[in-house]
Amino acid sequence: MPDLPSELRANLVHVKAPKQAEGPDGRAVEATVRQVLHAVRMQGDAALRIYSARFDGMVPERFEVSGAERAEALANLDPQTRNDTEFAIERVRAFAEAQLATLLPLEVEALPGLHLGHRVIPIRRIGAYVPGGRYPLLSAPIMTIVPAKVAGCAEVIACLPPTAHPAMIAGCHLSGADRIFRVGGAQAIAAMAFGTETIPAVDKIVGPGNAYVNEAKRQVFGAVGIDQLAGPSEIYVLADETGDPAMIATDLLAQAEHDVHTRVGLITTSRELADAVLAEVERQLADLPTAAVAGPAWRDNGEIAVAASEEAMIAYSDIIAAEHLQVHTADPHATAKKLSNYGSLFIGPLASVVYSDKCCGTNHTLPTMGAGRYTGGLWVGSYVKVATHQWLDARGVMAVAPPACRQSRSEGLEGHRRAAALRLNMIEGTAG
Ligand code: HSO
Ligand code: ZN
Repeated sequence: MPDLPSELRANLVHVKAPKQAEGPDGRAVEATVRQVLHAVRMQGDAALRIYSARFDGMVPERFEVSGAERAEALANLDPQTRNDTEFAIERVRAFAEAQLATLLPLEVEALPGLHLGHRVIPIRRIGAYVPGGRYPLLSAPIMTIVPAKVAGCAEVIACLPPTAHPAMIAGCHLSGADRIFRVGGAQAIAAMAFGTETIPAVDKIVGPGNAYVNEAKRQVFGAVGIDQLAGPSEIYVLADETGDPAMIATDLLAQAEHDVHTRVGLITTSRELADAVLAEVERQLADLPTAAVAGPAWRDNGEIAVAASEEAMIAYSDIIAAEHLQVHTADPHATAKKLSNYGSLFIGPLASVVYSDKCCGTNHTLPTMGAGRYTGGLWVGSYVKVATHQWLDARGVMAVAPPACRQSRSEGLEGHRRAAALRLNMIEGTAG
């Protein structure tokens, strides 16, 4: 739990506190990843084969998925799954298009003769990492590939572990991946960052993965762009006495089943609701087929806090900045307006996180581990650059050159001063 300001601490009571998690010792992961990155950078595909054998237990004959293999994966997708995948793709595409329409070019005359502007330019080549994971998440490739195509990126490549379910290949194909490669883990991130004989280097890598993938993204950042560092999934619910304990327990367990490290919690102004949710979670765990994961996640990381007021509930929620935040209060829209920190907000009891996880159209790749304090999730804007430009006529130069000269002089940058003065002298020469 984060350190809380004392006035907030006085207004919170924990009915269930998460265990104080010892942070994982990242040093072994960091060292392994450093080695993998170095080897792939120096030896290309040969290193990919070594690490695929070591970490995935198999080396595909060819890394790139062929057209025939795409067709086969598609043919093996049952028709209902294909329809549902296409529905999800359409929803994600439509929302990404609507969001792209808000990213407008700009031209302003900031002072007479001084023109400033920006253009929205698609990033040229994107690498989407599609995780294997505990479950084959069919929505995963949709969330990273479709918005890239909407943004107008010239090429989108996808990498997925050779052990991934074939339906994931179909998902990459239907989402519009230009090229698909069977490489996973840190070695895939290295390949996309530096390029190999078969895998082209990209400009930005997106998509979640395990601790090795995350660490690899952290280490290659700079050489390429990355979207974010994704931790285990999180869900928090904010509720008053109108909250439905059975529904809230169901929603908490829906994300708890992802991973034993998933963080789930309820912050409520109602002690009765807190007690009822505590009992409901235990009751529902009894017949949840994924209880072997959801149970430990709940026991270790589950949290129920009772807040003395709505203000305290909101203040605590803004400190946690949960990846998914559901609002179950009497006036959920009013509560929602007061919240600032979250990955995605689910307003009212009918808005389940699962709809966004799968198919309602918002992106499910969201900030975790408190990153919602400073960023939103993956969106079409993650695939473009907003790059500025300027142009001046004589009036613009006369306005900005004198202060630029003076600033350069006082900084001791004579080269800068000369460049600033050159235009002014030219103009004054012409005028005089
Ligand atoms: N909750 C996950 C996404 C997901 N869940 C997809 C199921 N399918 C991370 O936001
Ligand atoms: Zn989920």
